[in-house]
Amino acid sequence: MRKTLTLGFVAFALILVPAALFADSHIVDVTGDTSEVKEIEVGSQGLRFTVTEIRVNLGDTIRLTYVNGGGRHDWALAEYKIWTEVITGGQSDTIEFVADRAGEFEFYCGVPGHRQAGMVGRFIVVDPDA
Ligand SMILES: [Cu+2]
Repeated sequence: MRKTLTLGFVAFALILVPAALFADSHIVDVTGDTSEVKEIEVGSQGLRFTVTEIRVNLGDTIRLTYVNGGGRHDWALAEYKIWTEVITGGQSDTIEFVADRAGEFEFYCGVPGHRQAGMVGRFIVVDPDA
């Protein structure tokens, strides 16, 4: 009986843990947004960003705010040579830039070790005329 319960618990954990991880996956798509400046907010919990994919159009002006949910982090996009300040829990920092390169890039936290630990997401710049 005890063995059955243990196996049941393991099976339960194997199903629930990945579900919980995927529940944090979140896409922000502003390709249909007609505002002059596209406002995007990205949070974080531990070593994960709350937004894992951002989709914008080529030429969009982006105002991105990173809201730190705890720890010491930044939000960086190397291909665009942009990053927020390194901030601590409860703080936020906003950067504004023009998405002038089409393609798929990885954004990440630039604090040593965090990118490798999975504090990353995809920044996708779609060329509507392509
Ligand atoms: Cu970090």
